[in-house]
Amino acid sequence: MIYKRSSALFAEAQQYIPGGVNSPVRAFKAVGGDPIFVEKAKGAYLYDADGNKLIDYINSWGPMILGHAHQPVVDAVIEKAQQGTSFGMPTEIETSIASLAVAMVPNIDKIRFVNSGTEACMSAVRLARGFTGRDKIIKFAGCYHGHSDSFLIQAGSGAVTFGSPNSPGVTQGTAKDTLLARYNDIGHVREIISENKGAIACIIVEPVAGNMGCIPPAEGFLEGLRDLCDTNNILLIFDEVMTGFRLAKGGVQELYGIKADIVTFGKVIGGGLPVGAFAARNEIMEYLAPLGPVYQAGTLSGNPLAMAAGLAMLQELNASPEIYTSLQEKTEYLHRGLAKVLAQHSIPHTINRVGSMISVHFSEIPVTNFETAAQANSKAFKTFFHGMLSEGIYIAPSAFETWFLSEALTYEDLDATIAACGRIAPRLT
Ligand code: KE4
Repeated sequence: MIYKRSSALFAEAQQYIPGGVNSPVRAFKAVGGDPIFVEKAKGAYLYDADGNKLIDYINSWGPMILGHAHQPVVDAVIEKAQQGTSFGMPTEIETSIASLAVAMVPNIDKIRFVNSGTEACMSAVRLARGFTGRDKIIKFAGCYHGHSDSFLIQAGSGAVTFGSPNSPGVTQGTAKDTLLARYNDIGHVREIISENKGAIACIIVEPVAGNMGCIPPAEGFLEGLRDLCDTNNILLIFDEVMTGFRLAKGGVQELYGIKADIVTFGKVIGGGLPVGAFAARNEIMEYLAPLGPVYQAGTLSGNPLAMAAGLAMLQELNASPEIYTSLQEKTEYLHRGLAKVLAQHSIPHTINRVGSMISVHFSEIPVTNFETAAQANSKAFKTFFHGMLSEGIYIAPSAFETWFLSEALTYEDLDATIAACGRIAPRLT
C-alpha cells in the first residue's frame, strides 16, 4: 500500500490544523505513522487519497451501520438541502425523527436533539444535576462521554491514547464533583455512594463500553447500578452514543432489559451528520428550558439536513429489524475466524464482542475494565494495526477503541479480513 498523497496532505493539514486533525484519535498517535486521508467511501469500502481500497471496520466510529453513502440517506440529504440548510426555527422533520426515536427506544417520552455526543452527555448531566439538586456524578475509569470538562477524568478513547485522562484545563473545582469507579465493579460503586450520601446526582455509564475496546457489562452489573440508583434517588444515565440504534432498535435498554432514567445518543441517530440527543421520561425532560429551569440550547440543533439523514437511517432500521440479526451473525463469524487464526499461531489474545461491536486485545487475561485493557500488549496491537492496513483492512487505530461492523460488509469481506489476519499473525509473537 502506498500512502504518499495521504502523507503529503497530512503535512499540509498540520500547517493550519493542530496536529493536522480535527479529532485527536484520527492522528494515529497510538499506532504511529501518518494518518490515512479518505477521498470517498461507498458501502463497506473506503477509498483513500492514494487510491487504495480499504475494508472499513470503523464506519466513522459507528454511524455508518448501513454502509457508507447509503443511497436513501444521501437522497434525503440532497432533497432537504435544496429547501434550505438551516433556519433557527422549528421544522416538521424534527418532530418526525423525535416521534420515531421515542417509538423505538423504551422508557423515553421526550428527546432533545443537539450536535454531538459530547453535547448530549454534557446536557444530560446538567439535567440530572438540575432535577436532583445534587452536584456529584459517578463515571467509570476508561469510559468516554465526550470532551466536556466533567468527563475528562480517567476518560477512555483518545484521552487514554494521549496519556491525558485528566486533561489540563479541567479545574479542580470541576474534577472534585466527578467520582471515579471501576467498570464492572458494583461493590466499588456501592462504596462511593455510601461515602457521598445524598450528594450524587447521577451515574453515567457506557452500558456496553466501547472506549476501552469493547467491554460487555458483567453479569448483574447493570442491574446493580439500577438498584443502587433506585435506593439512593440517583439518576442512571445510559450513554448510548455508540450503542443506541446499533445493538438493537431500542439499544442496550432493550438488549439487556434494564431501564435508564436518561439515555444519550449520537452517531447512528444522525446517519453520519452531526447529531446527538438525550431523552428521558416527561418528569425529567420537563425540567429543560423552555419548560423548566435547566438551560440548554444550540443554533444548529435539529438542523434539517442532519434530521433528514438521521430520519432516513432510523426509518430503515425500524422497518428492517432483521438487520440486527444479520449484523450479529456477521460479527460472530468474524470473531470465530479471527480467534481461530490467532490461536493457530499461538498468539495470546482475547476478543470481546456485543452485537456488531468487537475488539481484539493482545492480552493473556480477560479484558473486563480499564486496568485489564491497559495491560494488553500495545506493541503487538501496533503491528496488528499496520499489518491489517497493509492488507487493505482498516481497523481502529487504537486498542482503546471498538470496531463497528456495517450491514454492507459481505462474507467475502469477512473472509478476506480473516485471511489477512492469518498472514500477519506470525509477526505478532
Ligand atoms: P462526540 O462528541 O464525539 O460525537 O461523542 C462523544 C462520545 C460520547 N459517548 C461515547 C460512548 C462515545 O464513544 C463518544 C465518542 N466516541 C469517539 C470514539 N471512541 C469518537 C471518535 C473521536 O473522538 O474522534
